[in-house]
Amino acid sequence: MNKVNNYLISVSIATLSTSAFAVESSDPIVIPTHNWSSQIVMSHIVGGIYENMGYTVDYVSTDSQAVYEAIRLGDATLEVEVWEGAYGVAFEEAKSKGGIVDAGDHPAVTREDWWYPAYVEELCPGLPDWEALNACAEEFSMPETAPKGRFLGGPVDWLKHDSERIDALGMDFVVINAGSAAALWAELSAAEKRGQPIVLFNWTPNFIEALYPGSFVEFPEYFEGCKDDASLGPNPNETYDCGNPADGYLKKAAWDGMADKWPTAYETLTNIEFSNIQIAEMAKMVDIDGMEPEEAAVAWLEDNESVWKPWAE
Ligand code: TMO
Repeated sequence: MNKVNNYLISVSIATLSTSAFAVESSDPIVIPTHNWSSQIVMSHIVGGIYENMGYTVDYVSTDSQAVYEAIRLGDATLEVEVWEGAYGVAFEEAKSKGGIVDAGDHPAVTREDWWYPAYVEELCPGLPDWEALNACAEEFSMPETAPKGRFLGGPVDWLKHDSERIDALGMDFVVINAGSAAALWAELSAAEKRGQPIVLFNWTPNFIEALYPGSFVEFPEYFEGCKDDASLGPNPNETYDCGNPADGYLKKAAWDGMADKWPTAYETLTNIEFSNIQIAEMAKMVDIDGMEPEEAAVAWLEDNESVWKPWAE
């Protein structure tokens, strides 16, 4: 983003300011941003709320798995989007070591998994069942995976363990990771234009559902222990013999020192609640409407004072 835009955004946030509250510490609240749009927009919405209250905010672009360790050590202050499918394991591990706390759930229900656009159903009868997908794996092959099918995964710091799942379920697929969210959507769009079979990582809430009909692959249903107890599930010798939760959580998390250092900001974080529709809208502003995430956050704050002001009181 250029300087003029930055300037305009600072002015807009300043004009929103009405707060006469004295902050408990003027040290920056460090908000980590990642590589998908809703998270970047939401981070700037939360940061904008804090700036409106008088706090200082810094944004740092951070690996979305390593962030839980960074928060636990106090290097980052909070996380606005803890998705159960991709980050449940990293979050729980950090929590068990101490230093990071669960700051409550958004009402949004999430799902992150293998997904295909609707036209793939005709090429592969029996979908969305995973065994039906596996029976026509070769339809999805690429020069680098043939004769196996390609599963187009997201960037490597998102959902881990797709290869373990492929092994645990004995599937004829190979994971190829896309370098960015934009690369995933570019491949989806190109495949759709040619009517070519594609199975890729997707999630909800997201803007994609407004553009492409499609479905998640139904793997053996997620169960407690699937990711850490090999003896459970259809394969008694392997972990990851299940899909991701179809009704996953979306949490907020914070450094455990936040509540002492910035108590009102921590209270605000626990009050913040976003729905599926609000999160899909944040992604849409950037991925369809072409706004910068910072601009989208300012627009959202201006249009939704009645939503966020009560969180800050
Ligand atoms: C973490 N993500 C929403 C991209 O699955």
